[in-house]
Amino acid sequence: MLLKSSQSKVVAIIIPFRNRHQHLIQWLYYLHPVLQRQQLDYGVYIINQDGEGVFNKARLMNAGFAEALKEYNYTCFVFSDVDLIPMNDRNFYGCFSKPRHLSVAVDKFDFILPYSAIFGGVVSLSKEQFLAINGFSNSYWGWGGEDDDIYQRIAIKYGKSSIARPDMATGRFKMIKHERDVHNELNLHRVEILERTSSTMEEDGINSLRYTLNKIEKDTLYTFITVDIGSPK
Ligand code: UDH
Ligand code: MN
Repeated sequence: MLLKSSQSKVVAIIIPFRNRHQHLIQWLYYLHPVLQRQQLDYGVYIINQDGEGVFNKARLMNAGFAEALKEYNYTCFVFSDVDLIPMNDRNFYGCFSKPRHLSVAVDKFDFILPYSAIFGGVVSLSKEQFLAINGFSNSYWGWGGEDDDIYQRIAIKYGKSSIARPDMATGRFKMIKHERDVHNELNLHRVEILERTSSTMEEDGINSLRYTLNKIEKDTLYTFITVDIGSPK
């Protein structure tokens, strides 16, 4: 693997989380050996949403970006669902010249890309790329939309075809089987919020993120950060 600089291997892995402890145990078990074989300099951050309010995955990922940077000068960020396990070591958990979608062939979707603009599951962005698009939107409460939103942000900022992907053999994943969580129902407003992305992205993102840091627990294998991200207005 040729890298432009060793900097792109200084990676914070950010996992949005609530009440998925069994998945986390499996994720840690499978991923640490892969990340070590890839010779990354990495830290794992589990961003746990406090309370029983509506889940907001994108807000948690923004909070993870901010908290990781308080600890170390990370130059690359991998955002991953807690239930996605790569099947191929060659799927590099680092950053590239373009924002990258890593989970292209998930068993749950019969190992095909569900649609060409998909940018969810496991993605990587350099610190620079993330800041250039103002991170994720904070406005998506419940399931869906935040991944299409960040795709839009990238397309608006960098133009079409500005994301990269591994090939379908390299990008195979297993998703640990699960049902829909409580308090993460389908977000029925996701399409209308997405329609406004181009006009809202400058003020809705990492620059407008608000949350309360409640607890930081350091484990040898990960940092577990509990945050109160509020509730929909
Ligand atoms: N997540 C949590 N806790 C929650 C909700 C979400 O930790 O309560 C995180 C976790 O990292 C998860 C990610 O957010 O991997 C994405 O949520 P998801 O796994 O629920 O999304 P996915 O698209 O599933 O996989 C949607 C519901 C599928 C129901 C299938 C019923 N057979
Ligand atoms: Mn899932």
